[in-house]
Amino acid sequence: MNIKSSVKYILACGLFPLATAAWAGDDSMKKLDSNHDGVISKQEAADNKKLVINWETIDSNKDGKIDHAEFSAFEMEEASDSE
Ligand SMILES: [Ca+2]
Ligand SMILES: [Ca+2]
Repeated sequence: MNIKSSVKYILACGLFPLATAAWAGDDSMKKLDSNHDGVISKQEAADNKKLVINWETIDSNKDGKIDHAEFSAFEMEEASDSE
């Protein structure tokens, strides 16, 4: 089996979309975290209406920042709401 056909095999197995879905959460958090300190401040969230509206809910420990755990909890809730 050459490299090209292994790539085709991986794509055919559906591993590629799965991996992309797993990265999606991290990617959007990184985009929001413009100063790359690992948390989203209120200022960084200002452009994202969803975050502004739900800020009190998302920031569950009320430290004024959204960390990775809080962000993914919110994303998961979003995903289950849209069903
Ligand atoms: Ca930040
Ligand atoms: Ca927090």
